[in-house]
Amino acid sequence: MRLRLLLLLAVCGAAAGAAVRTLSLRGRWRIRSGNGSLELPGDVPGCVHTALLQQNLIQDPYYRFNDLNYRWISLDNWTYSKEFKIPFDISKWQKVNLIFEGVDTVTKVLLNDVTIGETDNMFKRYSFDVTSVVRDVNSIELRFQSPVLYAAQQSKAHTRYEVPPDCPPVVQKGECHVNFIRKEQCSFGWDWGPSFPTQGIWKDVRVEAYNFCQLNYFTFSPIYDAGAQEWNLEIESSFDVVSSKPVYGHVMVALPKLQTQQTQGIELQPGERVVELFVKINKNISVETWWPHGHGNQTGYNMTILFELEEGLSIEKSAKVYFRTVELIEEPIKGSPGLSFYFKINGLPIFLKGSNWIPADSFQDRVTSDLLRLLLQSAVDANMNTLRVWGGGVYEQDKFYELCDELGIMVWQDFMFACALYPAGQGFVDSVRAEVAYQVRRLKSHPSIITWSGNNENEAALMMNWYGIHISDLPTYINDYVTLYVKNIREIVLTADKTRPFITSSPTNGAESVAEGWVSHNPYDKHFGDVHFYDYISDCWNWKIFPKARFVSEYGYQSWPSFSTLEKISSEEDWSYGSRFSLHRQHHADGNTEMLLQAGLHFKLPQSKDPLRSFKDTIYLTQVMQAQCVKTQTEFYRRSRSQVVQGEGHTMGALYWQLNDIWQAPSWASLEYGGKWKMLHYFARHFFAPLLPVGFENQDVFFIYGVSDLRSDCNVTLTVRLHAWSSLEPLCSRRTRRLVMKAGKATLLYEEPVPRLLKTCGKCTRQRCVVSFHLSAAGQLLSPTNYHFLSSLKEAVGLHKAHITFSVPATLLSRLPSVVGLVQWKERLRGHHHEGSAVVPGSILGASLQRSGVLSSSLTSEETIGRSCARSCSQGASEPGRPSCLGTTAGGVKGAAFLVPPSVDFSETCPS
Ligand code: BMA
Repeated sequence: MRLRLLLLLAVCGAAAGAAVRTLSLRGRWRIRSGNGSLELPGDVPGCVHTALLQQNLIQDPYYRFNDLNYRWISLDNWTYSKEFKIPFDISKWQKVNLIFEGVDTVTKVLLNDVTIGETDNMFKRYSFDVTSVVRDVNSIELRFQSPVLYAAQQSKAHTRYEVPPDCPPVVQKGECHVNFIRKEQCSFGWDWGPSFPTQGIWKDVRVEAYNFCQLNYFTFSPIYDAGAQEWNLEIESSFDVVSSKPVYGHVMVALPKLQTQQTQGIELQPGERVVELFVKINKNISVETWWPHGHGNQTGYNMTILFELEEGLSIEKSAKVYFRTVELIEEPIKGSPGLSFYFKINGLPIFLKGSNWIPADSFQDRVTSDLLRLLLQSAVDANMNTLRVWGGGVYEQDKFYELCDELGIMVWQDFMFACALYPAGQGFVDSVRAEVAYQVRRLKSHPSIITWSGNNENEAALMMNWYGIHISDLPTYINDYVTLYVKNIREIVLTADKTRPFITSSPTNGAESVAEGWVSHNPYDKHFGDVHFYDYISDCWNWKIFPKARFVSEYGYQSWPSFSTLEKISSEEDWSYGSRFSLHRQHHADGNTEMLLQAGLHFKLPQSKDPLRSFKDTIYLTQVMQAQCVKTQTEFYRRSRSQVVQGEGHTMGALYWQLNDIWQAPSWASLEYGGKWKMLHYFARHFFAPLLPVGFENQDVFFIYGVSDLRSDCNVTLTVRLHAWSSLEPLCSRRTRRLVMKAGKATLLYEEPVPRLLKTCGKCTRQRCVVSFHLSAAGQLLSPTNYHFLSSLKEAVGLHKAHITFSVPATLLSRLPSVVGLVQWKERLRGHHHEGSAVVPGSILGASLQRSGVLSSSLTSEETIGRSCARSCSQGASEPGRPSCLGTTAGGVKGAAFLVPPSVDFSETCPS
């Protein structure tokens, strides 16, 4: 045997010291429909839908009603096949595995006509031992079963009791029983997304041949020893030892920048072996910790790990190690019943501000690194520090978490269960166990992930009885719930990862839910854990409707994406708010009506007789409404961080629903499909600013709170101005004396009865005037200029239509429309000319404020800018270095006026 081994190693001399050969099976495969009527090439990673699209066998699946037209694709049973030759002598290798990093979803896998295994979980990694089946020339086949038919079958086989919901609401036009298949839950349809239950090999696939032994994976966790005040690194490596005798050697771990190096002997017995290493980081070197965006740097350290084993076998791996601690604090709060719910990073309490992440496309193979970077950078650009990876999508690809590490985005990671009850039979649970073990192992080394969370809204679904369960059946469902999320998922997570908290659901009452047997009678209790809050009917300008909760992990309002986004997937007959298309794309019952009702509370609704103008104005108005509603709500949560009023408050998180879109449709997102910023995202950049003055009224008294996310106190001056709607110059302006904004606190800065405020400023009335305010120090602007409306804009007196011309420098044109840049603009208002610069695509209005600090008039949508610029660019109209895109905006939605403060990069520290 030993001689054979030596010979084998000599054979693979080229890879001296390496005992593994791999062959990637990425690339072209053949795809066949169930009855063989369709045969086409398709890429792996990929799916049937994108393959059909690439071959022009279907139109863009997102076009108009194609989600319904193409239902047949997911109802068919497709087969993927490929012939491949092994480019090395396969007979000389002791063990050969076929590895799938992800199969979507239900398949039988055959190699050379021999069944080598089955798959039924999109979130698992599959490794099949094919040593006895593999040849020099091979044929591989994956016979898929329709996920829709499979889910129906599984549900039918669950005969003892129903596991609701059976089907999504009709308005979602989705498929049924998604809770019976371990697949992206929203792929069967959601209230913001289409039903495209894909089939395909969605991740890498390869053949791996090895002798002697092979490293399956390695993972690590930095752990802080508070007693000894030192960092340690727990490293876990898993080997498959195919040698019949133990393998000896040593492992060397090095983090050069931390002057840490450790060598240790190892002995690997035959079989699957896990080696655990414990590395002490050199105490004499100070370790720079990883911080969330806005709180410090994202320092990481290069680590190499080298295994040198017998027979000259060496395996080297490298990784970036980040050091940080995270704690979820649930403790009594003075003056309030219940418990706190907030996160400490490296010992510092941090207000989590951000949004919720959903899959960036129905077809995961279209989610490129560039797209992820664009979306995640947009989150950071909007001053967010957290994203919740929502449980109805997918565990994101490695690149997503690498970018979050790099950008300082904290990730609240759900397990992939959402808005449903789930079966808890042995087969299902076993599959989930393997999924969870794999995903935790894959993801746990990322500092960005700060908490695991068992599911989305399933505790609420159960305890608020969303599905009309008979009270006598409740114990059965609770039992299944506890079996799945507590006895299995939680147990696996806590064993595998001791470095971050686990909560069972979102929303949950945290420790209180645990005390009530893991399910609380009201998981929305404001005194515990997190809450989700939606109210589309009440007036969103009234902050009193919002819950003063500990942590708000979901809230939001819908809007329509811009016309330029919709135009690509619709035709002229669709371009009205009441069209069949507009109704079809809306997956939330009464959503379109709700948006208009909410907008109508404060804005004049579009009145244009021109149908297209009216459609565009309505789209625009929904975005203005959404932005203003989410702003009011978020500012309420941020100013509640240090307060307890009637036992409520101490709010330490605001994650609005939702960051991104899966397709072009009305939704709660602030980023459109493809990454374009909606109005809300521009607003978010300001309402999430590190230093923010927040204005609101209570019983005719106007208050301004100063919210600080900074780590040190800050001396500021507050400027409060009153402007008439009819003028660009403020009517009155006053500055406070120097005030102290406490680090990490919301402080009352200003208080004045509205009648007095108006009286001190000449001719102001609630309808004629608007208030703006900002923070500064030594002439330097420290915050966005915020504003407070004294009346509904539909009642505002003195507003004028805007007449704005603009030009965009040629250098920016190539980056349109997805990039924010500066444009020069000129505006004529009542015969006076004004000029300045503004962000594009975006709002020229921001520019008028940059100069004057106040809104001047109503404004048309940003469509005109983006589109006409893109057009002149594509026509090659630009000359380098010269303004090359000129356009004019017409007067827009009357009364749809609002303020966009200037774009300033606000500092993470207070200027000294
Ligand atoms: C929450 C989310 C999603 C949903 C959103 C808007 O409940 O968890 O399921 O899309 O509300 O309705």
